[in-house]
Amino acid sequence: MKGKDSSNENKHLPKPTVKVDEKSKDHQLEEFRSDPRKDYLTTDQGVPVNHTDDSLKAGSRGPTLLEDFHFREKMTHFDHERMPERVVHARGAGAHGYFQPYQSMAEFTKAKFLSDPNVKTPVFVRFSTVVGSRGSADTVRDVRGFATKFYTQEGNYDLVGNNMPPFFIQDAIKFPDLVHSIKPDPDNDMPQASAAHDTFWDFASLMPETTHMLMWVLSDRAIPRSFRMMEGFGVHTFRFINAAGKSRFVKFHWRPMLGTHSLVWDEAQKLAGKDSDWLRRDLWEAIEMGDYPEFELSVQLVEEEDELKFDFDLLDATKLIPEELVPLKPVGKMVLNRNPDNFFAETEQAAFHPGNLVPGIDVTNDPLLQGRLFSYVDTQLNRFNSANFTEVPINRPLAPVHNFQQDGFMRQTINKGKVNYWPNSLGDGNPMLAPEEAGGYVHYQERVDGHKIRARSQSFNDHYSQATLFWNSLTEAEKKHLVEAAHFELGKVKSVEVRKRQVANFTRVDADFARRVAAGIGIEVPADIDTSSTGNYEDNEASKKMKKGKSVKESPAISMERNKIETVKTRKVAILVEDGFDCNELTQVRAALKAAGVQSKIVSKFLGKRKASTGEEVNADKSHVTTGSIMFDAIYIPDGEKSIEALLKEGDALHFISEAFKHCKPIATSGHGIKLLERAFVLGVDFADKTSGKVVNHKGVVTAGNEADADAFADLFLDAMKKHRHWDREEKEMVPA
Ligand code: HDD
Repeated sequence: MKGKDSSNENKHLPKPTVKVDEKSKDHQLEEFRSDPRKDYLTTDQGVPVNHTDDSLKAGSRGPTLLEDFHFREKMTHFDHERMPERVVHARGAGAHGYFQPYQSMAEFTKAKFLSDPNVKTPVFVRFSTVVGSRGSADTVRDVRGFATKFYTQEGNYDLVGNNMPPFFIQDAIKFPDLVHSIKPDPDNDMPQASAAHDTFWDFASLMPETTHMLMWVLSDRAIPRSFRMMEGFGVHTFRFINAAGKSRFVKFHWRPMLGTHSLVWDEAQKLAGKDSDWLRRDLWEAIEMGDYPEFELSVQLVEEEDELKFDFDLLDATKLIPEELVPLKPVGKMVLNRNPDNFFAETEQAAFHPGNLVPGIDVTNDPLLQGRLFSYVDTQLNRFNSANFTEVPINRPLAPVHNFQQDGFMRQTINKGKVNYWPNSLGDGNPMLAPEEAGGYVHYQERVDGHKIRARSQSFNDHYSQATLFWNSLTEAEKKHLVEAAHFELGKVKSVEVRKRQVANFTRVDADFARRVAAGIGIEVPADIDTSSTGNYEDNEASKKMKKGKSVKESPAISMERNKIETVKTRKVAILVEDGFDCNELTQVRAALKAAGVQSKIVSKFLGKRKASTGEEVNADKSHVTTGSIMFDAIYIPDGEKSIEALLKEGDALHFISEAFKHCKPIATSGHGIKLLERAFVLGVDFADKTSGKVVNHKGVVTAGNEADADAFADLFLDAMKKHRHWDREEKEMVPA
């Protein structure tokens, strides 16, 4: 229905003087900050406290007195410290920063923060896992949330996305079922933060619309190396609207400037034990060290008249638009340059909502998005127990807020005057309605016409083509990882029927893929299982048109491996040493690593000083009990006869090397170090040149003979690191790590 937007009315009213808040988010938060180091300890009432180690008692061995207001207040506050965790995306890490467009996007959207390349808009980003509780491990196999709040001059805009472009389901009404099935079982609360159990695969196998997303979740995308090396997607199709009122469809993409990289599954599982904060620590430390994470925002734009020209429906969130059909248009860059001061006040209390929109951006009729528009505020009400969560500093817009919302738990704003209704004359008609020209939000006037019906469009009923597209787009190494992930996930499923049904779904994706999965989970590729869709699909004009729409069989843009950014910036190298190492070589290689933006840490049996063969000392940053190869991107073992002799006798050091080899990481050593590689099961490497002084890079294992040039050696090591991982090491299967 074409409706009139009420905000266009009352144009006769005088124009308000728009107060533009010049303060930065930083500045705005300032007034809420407290720094206990700077002052006397006080009660919540501001009364200075002289003693906080003993409660007030009737005699030093007597009972505590109720009149001890300091004790009561301190304890009560502590008892009430928790708020309910998010029902999904409970575990997350946040960072502040800014977004700046490269050029004006005014041709496509009137959103002011995208229209002026000179404007830096403050942002707060929260990365998250979906399934686990607040205290769960970071590196589990899961989708990652990528939620950005832009504090624009026209109000807050939230882009609440994930690190994968499709979603599991098409209609939000299935979201509670999806989440119930993937969360721990209701009877025993197991397993934590994992999809690898019967209930999830039971649900998934009965819902073929999940198949495309399952391919992404089984792929390496579900175990990112770092939040800084992860893409982000708005998932749904949204709308851009320009000042002339012209609308286009838009998909949002974030691309990390460091490239998109992943862990390997064995490493991810071990990290969950060794450092369950791996991803949040990585983000925090990078920002502390000034290695600010950067992401490029791009859009895919589709003209309104092209809406039905694809072989999938733009309103179906289980589909992506292949970049080969609609290329990405870079819009601007986001830089995350400040850690939160307080996890709870900022990261935990951040409240996102896909319906937080600014003029120039609007939603579409995607039924998943429509349902989200209800769910997010509802969930915040449960978390905050009040509609006043928008007044918490992290959620407050920088743009001024004037309205007649009032009261409720924890109201912060002190509204002035008698007038709390509109229209009014007693308040001179304030606050006035903002006409569209003055930035008033006007919903896009889309014509809508239809019968009330619980059904989906037939154009949503192809659940396999894009799953096949995904499979076709991967390299062999990526396919192998995906099959192995399916062996793990479905291998944990006890019900043979569920395993069979899921493999039957996979036969519709690709016969070879299904065979490879079936082989690892003890079942034959099933024939004749009904994998037809659930849901009530209705044919219509739109679905008829779409049947012959544009498509591609392969999308190289989907593969991480094919789109590697060859940079070593911020990568971490472990340097294994014991007393007697070659200081000259270490110093030169370390300097070359540093110059390339690589961080290195000395790892040794114990913490403390290690002495070089020539007497110099280095400090061991980590001991074997406090770290592991899984916490580094590459390893380097400097020469030095005594150091290598000692390492040869250290099981932990040998394990460190074999594990890094198995995880396909670059390894570099020279001279005597080559013996260590042989002992550590570094197999298949051609060490023929070890005595010649030549520098060799064999599948990421860089070796140099005694006479080799340290700079050439470091260069080759850096080259090997640029590849991130060396998947072509077939011999890794034989390594017992
Ligand atoms: Fe959601 C949180 C992303 C579908 C309901 N969602 C949440 C967060 C992200 C996403 C990143 C965490 C925000 C933060 O860091 O605080 N959700 C998505 C994406 C979806 C999606 C990309 C599909 C395209 N979500 C989805 C549906 C529903 C919800 C279909 C329900 C109808 N999501 C929620 C929620 C959460 C949430 C229950 C929990 C905490 C919160 O909202 O603030 O409302």
